[in-house]
Amino acid sequence: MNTLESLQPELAKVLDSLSGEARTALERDIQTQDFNMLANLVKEHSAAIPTGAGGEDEIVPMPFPHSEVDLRREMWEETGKILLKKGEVAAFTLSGGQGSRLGFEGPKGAFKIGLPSGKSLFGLMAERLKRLNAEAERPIPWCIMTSPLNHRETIAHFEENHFFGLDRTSIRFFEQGTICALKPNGEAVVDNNRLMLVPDGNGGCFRALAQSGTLAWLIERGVRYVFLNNVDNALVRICDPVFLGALANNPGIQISAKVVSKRDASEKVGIFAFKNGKPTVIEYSDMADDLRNMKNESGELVFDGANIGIYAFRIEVLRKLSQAPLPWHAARKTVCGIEKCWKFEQFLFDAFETVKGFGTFGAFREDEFSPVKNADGNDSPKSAREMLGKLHRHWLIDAGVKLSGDSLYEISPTLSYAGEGLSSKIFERELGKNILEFKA
Ligand code: UD2
Repeated sequence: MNTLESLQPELAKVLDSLSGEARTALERDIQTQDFNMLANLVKEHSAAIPTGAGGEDEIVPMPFPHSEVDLRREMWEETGKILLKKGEVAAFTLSGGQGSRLGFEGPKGAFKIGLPSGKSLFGLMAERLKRLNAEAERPIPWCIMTSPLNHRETIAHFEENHFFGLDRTSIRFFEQGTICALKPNGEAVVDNNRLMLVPDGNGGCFRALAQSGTLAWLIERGVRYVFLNNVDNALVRICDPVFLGALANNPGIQISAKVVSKRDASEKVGIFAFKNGKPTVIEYSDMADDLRNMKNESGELVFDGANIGIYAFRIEVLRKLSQAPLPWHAARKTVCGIEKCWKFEQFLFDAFETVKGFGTFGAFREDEFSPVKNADGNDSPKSAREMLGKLHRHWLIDAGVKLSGDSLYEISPTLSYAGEGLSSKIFERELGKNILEFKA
């Protein structure tokens, strides 16, 4: 059995130099980590090569039929609304990530994208849920996964906003697991005599859902379907009845994922594919250029199905996935000022191949996908503000409202969830209240 001295000589020395409280705290950190596994991961990933078309794996694109043109859309929506009314649906938002690319310290969900209403990303999701709660005449349970780095601040954001008017007993926060960041030579990063523990990736969501008791809480409440989304998508249709109804109406499907066409080859999204016959997502960070840039004879991307972090699960699958041994992916990041440190993460979509019955649900980016990742340019607060403003402008025009000029609009979800129920009369009545005009 490898000892700490042999696996982590520098860490062993730090531990020896400590006593009392400081020593106990570091010992506690050490007990949470498997340094054998970490040593093996460094070895394995030092030689890793990106997933490409040239490798020995057979990789083919996964189709994603557009739900917008499906004749069953109305029936799906009907089913979804019944599920919501019966209390068989829950929302599950992943918000344990660190918003480093945005340069924003707080929890990503608390970030305000500069809308006239001043709402945060959590605020937008909460109001959309509120709209669905009103129609379902019951509160939809909302599970929010945080990490130890943002747990308290996430709860504080909800308390400061009085839980956005939602029933606080229907919202549960729980932390995901952590893993030790390692220096390039594989030694643990120690900061202030404590291990530098970072979130273990969104693949930790199944473990955390079960271990926090939240899965049992959902089952007790009679939940049968779980809608899961990334926290940073300003347009997410949380608990979309159409998407959930499509899953419920298709008994052969256990997990469904929304898919949009990639913006371009360089877009930082995973792509849906069959790898050796199994459904999976190949993450942008694992993708070789030949795969990323592959085009067909009409010059379109062959691997065009973009993962947007929107999934729906039958609840019985979630229990199984909490035991699924997922692979670890390696990222090289600067941690505590040390460059190219190892940060290992699990990705939730690696679980898809372990389950029978995976399906895709084609969607349009402009309707429901605008992630806030970067301070400017693509996937920024500005691009999200503009996309939301343009979408809501289209809703008004489609509802027959005569709009002059090029103003953008923010329509409160309590008025309309996906563009329904709008009219010129409502526009006149609500402009300046639940409908706010703004410039890009
Ligand atoms: C994610 C997807 C990518 C694409 C893109 C769309 C994964 C692994 N990659 O890439 O395929 O869908 O989003 O914008 O999902 N999170 C946690 N705990 C963690 C790490 C992440 O909760 O330890 C959450 C994070 O808060 C966010 C989501 O997972 O809600 C995606 O994380 P990210 O934004 O770091 O992933 P990204 O943009 O690299």
